Amino acid sequence: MKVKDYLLSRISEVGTIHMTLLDPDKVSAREFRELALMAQEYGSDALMVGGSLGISEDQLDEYLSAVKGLLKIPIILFPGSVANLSRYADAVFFLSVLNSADPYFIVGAQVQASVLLLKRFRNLEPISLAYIIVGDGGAVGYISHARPIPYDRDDIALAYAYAAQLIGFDMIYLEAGSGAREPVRPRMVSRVKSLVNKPLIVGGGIRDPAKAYELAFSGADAIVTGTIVEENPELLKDVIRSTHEGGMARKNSGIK
Ligand code: 1GP
Repeated sequence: MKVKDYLLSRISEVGTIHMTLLDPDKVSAREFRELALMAQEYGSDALMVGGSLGISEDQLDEYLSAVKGLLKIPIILFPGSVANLSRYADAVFFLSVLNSADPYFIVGAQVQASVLLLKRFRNLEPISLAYIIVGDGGAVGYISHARPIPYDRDDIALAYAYAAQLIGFDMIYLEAGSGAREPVRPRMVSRVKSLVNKPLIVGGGIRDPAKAYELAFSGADAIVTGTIVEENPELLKDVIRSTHEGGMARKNSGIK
């Protein structure tokens, strides 16, 4: 089954899926392996791998080849640059930072990467992703010259998300930035969800199970957590459970 189809079928099963983000720049190869296996054991639905700085193709190959045969959940690359591709992953979020002020991050890096995907990484399934930076924005907001959408401007987020749907992206990601002081607000998520028909991923600054539940219940199709996995792995189990519970509660309530 293709990775995109797997994600869609899990979303229709549990309402909201959980994806664990690991940044190879922040952990050793051994920690990476342990955390990836732990995330799978705790019920995370996919492993995302990437970061804004300091990741080379060699390092990715080393880290991913060590877990490839051990994981049943898919490995999806979440690249911070064209150097973040590896044949040991299953798919790649082919992402465009829609609210960057620099065309390189909207389409330039993608043009460079597309040639690599054709010539060297034919096994990677590309999943196109409209990446929309909100609020704090974190390192990715800074590096990609984003103009982050203020936390309370649901109207601007909706405009970007609907534009992304019309352009034809597979999925939409509302990103507050890794380690953000405040995650994307539930009101923004529910507003976008009510008017846009694309899987909606939400991440950045989600540190507790209650927030994961609230965002899932508000309409996130996927919740991404990275920092807590590295800093407080035990919390991950509860965040994953709350994500699924929030998604199921929304599904059972009959709200879109
Ligand atoms: C960053 O949204 C992800 O791309 C995860 O953010 O590290 O804050 O969980 P955190």
